[in-house]
Amino acid sequence: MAMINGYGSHPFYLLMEKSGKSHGVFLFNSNAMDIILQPAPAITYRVIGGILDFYFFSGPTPSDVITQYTEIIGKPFLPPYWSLGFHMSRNFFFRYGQTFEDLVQVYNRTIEAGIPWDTHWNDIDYMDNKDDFTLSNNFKQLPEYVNNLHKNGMHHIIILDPGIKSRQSNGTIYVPLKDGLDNNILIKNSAGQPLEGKVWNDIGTVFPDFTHPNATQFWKKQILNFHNIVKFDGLWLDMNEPANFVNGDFDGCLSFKSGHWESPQYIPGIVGGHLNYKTICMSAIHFAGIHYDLHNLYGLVETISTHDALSEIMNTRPFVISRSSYPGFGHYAGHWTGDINSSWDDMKQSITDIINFNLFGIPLVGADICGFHHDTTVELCLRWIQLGAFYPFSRNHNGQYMKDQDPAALGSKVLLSAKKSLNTRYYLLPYLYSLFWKAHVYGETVVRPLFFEFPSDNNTYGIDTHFLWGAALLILPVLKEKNHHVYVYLPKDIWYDFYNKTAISSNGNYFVITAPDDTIPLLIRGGYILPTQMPDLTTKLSRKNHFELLAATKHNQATGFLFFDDGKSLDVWKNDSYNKVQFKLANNTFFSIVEKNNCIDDNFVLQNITVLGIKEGLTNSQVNGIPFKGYYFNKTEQVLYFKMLNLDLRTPFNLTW
Ligand code: MIG
Repeated sequence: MAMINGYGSHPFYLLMEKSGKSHGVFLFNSNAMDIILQPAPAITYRVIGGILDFYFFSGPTPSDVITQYTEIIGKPFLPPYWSLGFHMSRNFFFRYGQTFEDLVQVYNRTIEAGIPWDTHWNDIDYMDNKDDFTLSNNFKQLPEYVNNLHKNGMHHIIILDPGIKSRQSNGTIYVPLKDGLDNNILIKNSAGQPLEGKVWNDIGTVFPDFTHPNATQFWKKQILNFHNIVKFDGLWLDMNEPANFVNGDFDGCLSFKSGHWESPQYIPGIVGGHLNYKTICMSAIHFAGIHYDLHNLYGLVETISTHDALSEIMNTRPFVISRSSYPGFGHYAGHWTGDINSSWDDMKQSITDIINFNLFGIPLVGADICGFHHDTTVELCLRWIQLGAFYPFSRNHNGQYMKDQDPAALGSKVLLSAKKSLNTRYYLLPYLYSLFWKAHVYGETVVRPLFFEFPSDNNTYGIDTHFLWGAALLILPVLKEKNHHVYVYLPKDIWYDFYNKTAISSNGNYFVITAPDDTIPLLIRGGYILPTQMPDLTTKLSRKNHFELLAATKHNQATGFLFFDDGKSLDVWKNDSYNKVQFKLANNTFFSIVEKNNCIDDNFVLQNITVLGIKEGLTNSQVNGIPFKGYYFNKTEQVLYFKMLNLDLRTPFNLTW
């Protein structure tokens, strides 16, 4: 099989044995390598440098393997709450003389359509001449625009490339270059001069060496200078493989005489057939060594510097999304899967990518909703928004020259689909955020494949068309054109339809579930309680709404928990400044255990509880020992509703019937 390199390197695998047992192997090595799966149960590593530092994780469950792996590489960071809202990147990158007005137009039509939405992004066109830390004349109003986003409870992200302009142009001083030279923190060629390649700037590009001890200070200063102009809330790190439009550098890496780093005796499968293809020279010199050894770490070290710089500048939880990644990356940032096609195939493939990155300890991951290259279509985009509403990192982004694909741009069908699925996402955000907390503390996955929850069911091993949020929410996207149903295997369990609350009892069978244009099928697994909150137009607003609990029973029992904090402070876990509540339902009692109640947010009120799978009606109920009348039993649905409970979640409660 022909293999090529991707944006990042993760020499880690997880294996399922037929017995249901799982193990993992991590080769902690940053050099170029082939990893070949043999037909026999065997694997071959061909590594062209470094040491053979293998870690074995004995599981025995797949979740155990990931917990063990993240114990070594670092647990995922806890994202700011707003970053779990919906993101929109600009949809007119270089599109026929784009203007600032286009940005405002997207904003206006999205707001007018009432789409839940938290963050607006800017691609490289905000830059002057595509140089980092500069503002184009076309975007002079951006600072004011961003202030307005903030006033409306929204956030703003800008793209940032690692490469900076390599020459001062007539009379003006480009401070990032001057500082880079003065501080001696640029990557050098083997002759000891700053290595010059070419990325976006028309003249040339030099690259900060993020392995240098002074690089973070340098980077922080540039970020701070620009932050004084545009009050962005997070950074989007692109091109950090590092990508380069010339191979190696301007003189083809010739300054290095013997060239064996550029052309070693063995070259693993790689795009372009040589190691410096569309990147910098392998002989390039970093503080920490040569690029040959450090190439795969570049995105990681840039991300660490950016993460540290942002936390210092903003004194709040930093938000960074990067294209390149390496083991340990998830401790600092999230990832988007890069340039994909607007095609049904690539939409399906995104599920595998999202699952993989969860195994890599990078749960905050998403693909470009509606695709990047090529024009999307109404049908593809309406299905993709449904799927994308369940990417942990949910962002609509678009490629150069492509037609607009923000949810309000493609007509009423896409709009309805977007509103319904994004409202559902916002409704479920307390559950999603609680899963991120578990990832942060225990290294659990947020998105997981079915076999993580049903390791002894071999039928689940190959399933890459549906996936779970945590243990309890099964997401079944439509992945084929003109389909209005999904045909799915459900492991033995009780599953409840999220919309009509019907119970499906599976013995490990296949089911057909209908999926009208505006609906993504969702099932809740019996035995679990999901914390939810009424959706709103932003997370700033939805966070103020009351909470609800959705309990899906199995043999009259269910459990769940809620983690909640201010959504933005650093180190909430270390500082104990959060609320954590366990919920338990057993027979006719529903109660909470308050494990932490240190976050004093104005609203932490539970109003409604919905209990699925209840067979018998009730004649009375009590809340904390006091008779309570606000219940309703729907016999056909087999659902029990408690309304207007008005309970402070920071105090334990007890509900009986
Ligand atoms: O050479 O900044 O993957 O998301 O829109 C392309 C422009 C550079 C690649 C990123 C894509 C982004 C684009 N960038």
